[in-house]
Amino acid sequence: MSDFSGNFNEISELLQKGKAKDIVGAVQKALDSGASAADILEKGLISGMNIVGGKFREGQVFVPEVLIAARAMNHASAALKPALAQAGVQPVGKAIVCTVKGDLHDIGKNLVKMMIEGKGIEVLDLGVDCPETKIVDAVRDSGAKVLCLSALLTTTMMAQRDVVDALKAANLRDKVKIMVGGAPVTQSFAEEIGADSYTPDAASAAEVCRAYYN
Ligand code: B1M
Repeated sequence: MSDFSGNFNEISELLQKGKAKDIVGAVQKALDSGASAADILEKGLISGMNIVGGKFREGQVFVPEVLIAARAMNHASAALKPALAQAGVQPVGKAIVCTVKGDLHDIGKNLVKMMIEGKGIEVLDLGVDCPETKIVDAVRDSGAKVLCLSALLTTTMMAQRDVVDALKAANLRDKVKIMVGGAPVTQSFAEEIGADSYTPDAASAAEVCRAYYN
């Protein structure tokens, strides 16, 4: 494969500047040139968002800039979706995806959703800031075999534990495999709260999720 680093840098910079329209064109150009969707995601989009995150932490940029970058990320991710999805595959089953209570971050959750859909699994997306009661109802009523919980804040990762406990209290814990993830979440935290698996990124989440349907 040829060297696409120029495209990846351009994509990363457009993301940092929040150029939603231009980034869709750049993503399409990179795809047309033969770059893989996974590389565009990792080396362009996620790397750009990590730079924004670092500047945010150091007070060099503020919430409005981060929101504009996030909007560009969502546009670019949508443009990548067809390349990430497998065309014409019959769903092998259903999974629930959401960001837990108190947490409004949805970019990682949306990527997890897209990658899981790309594995031929139907996804019920409960959105962000999702209370335990809504999740318990969805597990009871949807027939989903896997529940994917995303949390981006050290404070909201505790809500993942609340979901596990609420499912136990509703006698539904055995109905679903519970997958947890998000930047502050770790394997040991997943074990501590009684989740079935932790994965560090959307691609590995999709792999593990798919394996639960075998
Ligand atoms: Co927020 N924010 N934010 N923010 N924000 C972080 C997370 C932070 C690390 C920034 C920082 O300080 N450097 C920090 C958290 C600190 C902490 O708790 N340790 C932070 C903070 C503090 C806050 C606020 C409290 C800021 C404030 O208001 N003072 C506030 C909280 C709001 C709330 O949720 N209640 C807030 C708000 C926001 C915005 C609304 C402005 C915006 C979100 C917009 C949106 O999502 N629509 C935002 C953003 C964009 C970020 C950063 C910059 C980027 C997050 C992101 O989308 N990354 C972030 C810094 C950073 O991460 N570098 C930051 C890209 C995305 C692809 O990665 O979501 O990690 P991520 O997903 C990854 C993996 O984690 C994994 O897969 C993805 C990659 O493949 N993954 C899973 C995710 N879910 C998974 C589930 C799985 C498996 C893997 O299985 C189920």
